[in-house]
Amino acid sequence: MAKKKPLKKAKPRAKQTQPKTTKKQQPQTKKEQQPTQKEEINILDPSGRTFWQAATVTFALLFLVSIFTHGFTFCDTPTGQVLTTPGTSTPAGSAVKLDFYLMSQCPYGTQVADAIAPVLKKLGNSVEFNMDFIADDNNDGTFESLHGQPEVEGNIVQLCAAKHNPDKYMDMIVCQNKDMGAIPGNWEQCAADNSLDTEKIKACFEGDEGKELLSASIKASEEVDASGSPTIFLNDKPYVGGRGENDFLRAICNAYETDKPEACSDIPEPVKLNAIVITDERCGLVCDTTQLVSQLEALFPGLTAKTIDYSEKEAKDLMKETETQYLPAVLFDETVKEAEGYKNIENYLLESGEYLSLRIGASFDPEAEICDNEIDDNKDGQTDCDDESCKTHPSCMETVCNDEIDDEGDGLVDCDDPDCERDWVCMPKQDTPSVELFVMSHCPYGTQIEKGIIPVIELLGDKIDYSIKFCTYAMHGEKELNEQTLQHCIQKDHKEKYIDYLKCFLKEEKTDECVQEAGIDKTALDLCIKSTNEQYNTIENFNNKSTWLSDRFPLFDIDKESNEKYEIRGSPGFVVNGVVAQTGRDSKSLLDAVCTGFNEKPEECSEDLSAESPSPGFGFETTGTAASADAGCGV
Ligand SMILES: [Ca+2]
Ligand SMILES: [Ca+2]
Ligand SMILES: [Ca+2]
Ligand SMILES: [Ca+2]
Repeated sequence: MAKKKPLKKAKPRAKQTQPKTTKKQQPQTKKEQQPTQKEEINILDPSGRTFWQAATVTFALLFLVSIFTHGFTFCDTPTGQVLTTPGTSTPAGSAVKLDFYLMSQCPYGTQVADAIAPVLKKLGNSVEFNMDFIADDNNDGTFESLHGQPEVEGNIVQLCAAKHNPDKYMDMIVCQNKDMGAIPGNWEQCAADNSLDTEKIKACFEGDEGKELLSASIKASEEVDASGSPTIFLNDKPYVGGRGENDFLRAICNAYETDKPEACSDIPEPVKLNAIVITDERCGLVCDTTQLVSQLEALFPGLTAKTIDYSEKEAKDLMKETETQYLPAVLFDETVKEAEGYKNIENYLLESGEYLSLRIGASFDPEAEICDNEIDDNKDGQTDCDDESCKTHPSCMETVCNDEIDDEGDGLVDCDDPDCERDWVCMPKQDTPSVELFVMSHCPYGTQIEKGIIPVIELLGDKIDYSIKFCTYAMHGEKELNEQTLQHCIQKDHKEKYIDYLKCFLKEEKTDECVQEAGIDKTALDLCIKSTNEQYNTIENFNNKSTWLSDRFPLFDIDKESNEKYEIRGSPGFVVNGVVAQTGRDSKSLLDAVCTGFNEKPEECSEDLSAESPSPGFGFETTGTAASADAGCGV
C-alpha cells in the first residue's frame, strides 16, 4: 500500500506529516472520538487524488469495514482487520460464547456493558460470557490504560467482582457506569447496593490477586488483537451488529441452532427502515457498496436497502433532490431515527432534503471527467489529462518524485516537475545534510527509530550533522523528562560519546550504568543537567500541573523552537535539511532519506543497511512488524 512505501510522494496529503498514533500512547477523549455533525467519515481522500487508485480503494474499504466493526464509535484506533458478518451457529445443547474486550472508562465500552447486562439475566447459563480489558501490562505490577490509572483500577475491581461474584458483578458494573467518571471509587457502594461480597472484592482489588487477574485479562485481549473498546466476539467470530439490548439478544438467539432459550421467543421485531444506495458502475471498486450494505444490515436488522445506479433516472433525480454530488451515497429516510442502531451512526448523518445522508467521504463525481478512460466524459471537448479538471489527478501528475521516471510524460522528471515542488524528497540539498530526529525518550516508537538511525549515523559519521531532539511534552512520566535533559546534555558536551550512550540506553534503559559505560564525566554532566533544568524550568513546570499540556503531560521546552518550526506533534518526527521527511524506521529507509539531503551522495549512501524495522520499545533482540511503522506517541 502506498503509505508503507517510505519514499512515496507525500504531497497530496499534508496530514501525513503528523506522526500517526497508536492505541498504547494515544490519549484520546470521547470528544476526539465523536465526530461532529459536520464531520465526514473520511474513507476516500476528498481531494479525489487517490480516488482512482485501486490500492487506495482497498485501503478505503478496509477502513470502512473496521469502522463498522466498532459500530463507528469506540475508544481507540481501528485494527483494520477484515471482518465477517456476525452470528455463527452453535452446536445443539451448548452455550453461546460471547466475549467483550473493554476499557472500564470508555463510554462505548460501558454502553455495551449496560446493554448486555439484562440480556445475560434473561439468558442465564445459555450464554458463556467473558469480559476482558484492553490495557498495557508493564510486567512489574503496574499497568497503563488509555483513560489513565482510574481505568486501570476500574478494570481490576471489575475483574475482582466477576471472580468473586460471578452472578452479580454485572449489577455492580451497571451501577458504576451510571457515573463513569467515578470509577473506580464508586465500586464499594455499588457492590454493597447489589449485595456483592465487598470484603472479598476489596481484598482482591487491593492485593496481588487483582493485578494477576488484570495481567491475564490483558493477555486475553492481546490474543485476539483487541485494541478498540468495545471489541466483541460471538462464538469466536467478530461481532459487528447493533449495540442495543435487543440487538445482542437477537444475535445471540440466532446463534443457537436448536434449543433456543425461552427468552428468545419474545424478542421485539427489529424496527423496519429503508435506505437507498446510489452507486455508479463506471467508478468500479470505489463504488462497490456490497460490504457497506452488509455491515449496515448487521447494524440494522430491519433494514431494506435498495441499490440504484447513476445511469438510472431515479438516481439522478434523487441526487438533485438531496443535493448529492459524490457517489456512492447512502440515503436513509426518517425511519432510521426509530431504529436501535441509530445512535451508532447519528453523528455521521446529514439532513439532505427528505433524507438523511450517511457521510462516508465519497468522492466520485459522476458528472466530472474521468481522467484515464480516453473518453470526454463531460463533453467539453477535452479528454482525460487535457481536461482542466484532471490537472491534479494522479494519472496526470508526477506522482513519484525520486524514481527518475517522468510519470505522466510531460517531459519533466521528478524534482524538475513542479508537481514535486512540495515533496520532501525535493528538499534543498546540502554538502553536509542536517538531520534532526524528534522523539520522546521512552516512547516505544521513538526508541524504534533511534535503533534504526544509529547505524546511519555511525556509517555517515561527520558527513552529516545530526541531533536527537525531544518533543515539547512528555507522555511517559518524570523519568522521561530526566532522561531527555541528560541526553540533551550529553549531546551538548560529549557529542562523541552520545551514540555509545544511546546504544546502551536503548538496551534496558539503564541510564546510570550507560553514563559510566560511555565514559562520561558524571560530575560535569550533573552540572549541565542542573543548569539546563533551571534554564528551561523543567522541574518547576513538572511540579506545577497547571502548566501541563491538557492537564496530562508535563512540558519539555529544550527543543521547543525547532518543534514549533517543523510542527512536530509527537514522537517520532524526522527532519532532513529542514524538511519533515516521511520514511520508514529501518536503517535502509533512513539512510536513503538522509542521503536525499546530499548535494553529492557519498559512497556510503550505497551501503546495504538492514531494511528490517527495529522493534518498538527497548531491547535490540527482535524486529518490529510493518504494523508499527506508522505508530507514534502524541496527542
Ligand atoms: Ca475521460
Ligand atoms: Ca472533458
Ligand atoms: Ca517520477
Ligand atoms: Ca513529469
